[in-house]
Amino acid sequence: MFVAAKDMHYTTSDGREVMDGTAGLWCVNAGHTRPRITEAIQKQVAELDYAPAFQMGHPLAFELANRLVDIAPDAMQHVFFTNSGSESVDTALKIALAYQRVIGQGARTRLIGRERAYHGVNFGGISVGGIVGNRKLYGTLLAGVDHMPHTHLPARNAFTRGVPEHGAELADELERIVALHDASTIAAVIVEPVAGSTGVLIPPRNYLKKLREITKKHGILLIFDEVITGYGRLGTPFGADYFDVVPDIMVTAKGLTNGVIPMGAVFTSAEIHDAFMTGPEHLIELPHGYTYSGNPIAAAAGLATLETYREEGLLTRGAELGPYWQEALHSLRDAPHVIDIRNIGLVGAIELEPIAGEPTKRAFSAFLSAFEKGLLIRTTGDIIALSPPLIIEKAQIDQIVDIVRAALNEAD
Ligand code: PXG
Repeated sequence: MFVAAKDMHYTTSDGREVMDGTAGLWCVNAGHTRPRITEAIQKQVAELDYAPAFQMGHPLAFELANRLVDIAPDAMQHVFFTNSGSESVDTALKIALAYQRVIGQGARTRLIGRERAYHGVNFGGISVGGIVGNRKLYGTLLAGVDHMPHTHLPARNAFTRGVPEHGAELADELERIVALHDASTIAAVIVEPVAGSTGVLIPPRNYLKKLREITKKHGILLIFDEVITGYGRLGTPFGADYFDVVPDIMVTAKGLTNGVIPMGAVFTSAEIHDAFMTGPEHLIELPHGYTYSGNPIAAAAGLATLETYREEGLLTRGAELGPYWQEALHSLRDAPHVIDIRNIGLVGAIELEPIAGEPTKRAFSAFLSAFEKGLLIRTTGDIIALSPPLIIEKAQIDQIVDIVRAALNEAD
């Protein structure tokens, strides 16, 4: 149980300090209880607590949208606010379907996701997602969804530093899917630039560029789910910047408000936005939205978060620290049970050989042992995932590596 937090550390209910090696759940990018964000929330809640986002508005939501457009890739020109990554994913999928219809491509109803993808837990997200455990209990999900293969190729890419060399040809699987269904039936492809939840699967060099070329050629929208890769995690403002690939729609949440207040933001190109804005004025262009879309307190938290990122250069700090982070992580190569290490920006993964017949047990025992030694890590399957707050110092990186090594030495 955590009862308090400050900067890089949590305090447990029994009074111990635990370093946050995961930025909460990949969201506390500026570290914990940052005064500017706390104060902005306190001030806003006393001033304008709520304003309807249907028909009415309030200035902070527009200001935040403008600031977001400022830091996003140039083509991302408009913002739709939600309250989570899952809602952002469903919003993006709905915008994609609706856009195809308003431009006269209403037969484009298929959505293409990827194996081992995580796009949250709503029906759209689990349908295009690729985690069997998140899908199997929930019936037939959305119809008309297909999946590309994931890009995790340990036999060819194990222990790569940064972006792996092999596997760009996996993007051609999209051509196979297009050949099966015909492009005229496909609305959009959604991918995480780097798959986070299923163990930090970094796309092979040129893979995302190829996906962009193929989608463009066939009139298919490309959606980047940047819920994890957005807001500085890769050492660039967004994954789109890191990989120099511009999607049509970008899904974000988490780091948007430093995890403090629930909020998501879906970005679209002007082309997509403008296609809906054909009037008449009194009618709703896109029948979609939430009671809490653009909530004033969340908007205040978002603005204060962006200001903190700007003041402290956090959206690019991962690029400065990346080489140190990379070498530190890869120094664990000789630790017990390690079969792969992956890194990009301030994200890392250490993949362990599973205990025969007992998958996930080894990583879980490392998790418990690290926690006892004062470090919070995340495990998924037998993979340790690390994504510390972007304010981390080099000495704290060393501490993470020391504790993980000690935990692996103890793990069964
Ligand atoms: N897309 C991606 C890429 C995500 O990583 C979501 C959508 C959904 O966001 P919400 O806000 O609805 O949870 C996510 C969420 C983990 C972990 O341990 C990751 C997430 C959530 C919880 C745990 O890897 N990512």
